[in-house]
Amino acid sequence: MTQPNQALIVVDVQNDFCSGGTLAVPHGDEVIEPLNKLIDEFLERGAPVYKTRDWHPPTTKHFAAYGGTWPVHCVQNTRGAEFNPALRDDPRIDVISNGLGDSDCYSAFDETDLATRLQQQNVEEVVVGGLATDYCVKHTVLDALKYGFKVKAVENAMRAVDLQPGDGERAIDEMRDAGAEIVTARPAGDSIKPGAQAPRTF
Ligand code: VGL
Ligand code: ZN
Repeated sequence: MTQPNQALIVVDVQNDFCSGGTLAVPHGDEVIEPLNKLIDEFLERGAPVYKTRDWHPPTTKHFAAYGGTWPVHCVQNTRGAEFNPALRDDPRIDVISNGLGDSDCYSAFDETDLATRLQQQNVEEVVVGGLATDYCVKHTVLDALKYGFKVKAVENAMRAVDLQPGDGERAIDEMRDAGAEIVTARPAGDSIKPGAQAPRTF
């Protein structure tokens, strides 16, 4: 059986969405361990890895102070907008910046060239995790499906803002209903024999 060409999309694992950040997602830091494992695995087999980042100007209608929803977060070139330092870094990882203007742009496909780049790499399926389940992860997953990619959404590698209780679970249901496969990455301790070729998680 041939397996589809995959890319990994790691959504917005930035300081402001993690503990101590201005828009800290509850338990947000917990996505780092499973995502690091996936990043290592994808890089190891030469598969594309994308990190997205929320990359806002200091003044935007996305922020409550200017008519939007959110406290100031992920302002370009600030510490809060940097990737969490515990998240794996590697020169082979491509960075996609979004939310550069006044519209919310929750999806990593909104006003970016992500779809084109994935198509050029012959990607058929995207594996998605990160922050936050009920905003950028959800919208990225739904857009990926609209573009015709298969999607595996990694439930244990995402956390929700939950402005309303249950938003995260509803987001998972929406992603599943739209055609995403909801999957669980295996735990970090689950290692393979030394020297063996790492098997694909999904
Ligand atoms: C996000 C709220 C505001 C996200 C971004 O990355 O999910 N959420 N901006
Ligand atoms: Zn934002």
